[in-house]
Amino acid sequence: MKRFAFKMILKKGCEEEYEKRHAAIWPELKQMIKDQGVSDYSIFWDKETNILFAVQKCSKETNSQDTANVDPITQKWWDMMADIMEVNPDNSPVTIPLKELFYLE
Ligand code: RM4
Repeated sequence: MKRFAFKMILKKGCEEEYEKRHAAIWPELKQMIKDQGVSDYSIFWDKETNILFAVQKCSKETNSQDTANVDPITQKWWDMMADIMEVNPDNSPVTIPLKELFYLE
């Protein structure tokens, strides 16, 4: 099991909408993420910078941000979220991987 941490960027003033949409996350997307081997997945918001900090555990080589062979459910979610996040041309969220410097079991 490895940990994957990354940053995403929320558009200004969209934190309430972001939280609302995630509170109503689609069951099929939750299952898709779990099928990718992802668990213990949190996303935190820095109100000073609108940076979203995410961390997840990965039991496979894949993670929630993979843009190779994106499944239709993930693409539909990314398309839906594109109005409130900084995204790439394919509507995948701009994702900046982070280097782990410390971990305490
Ligand atoms: C985020 C982003 C990620 C997705 C989570 C559920 O806003 O779209 O790619 O894994 O939502």
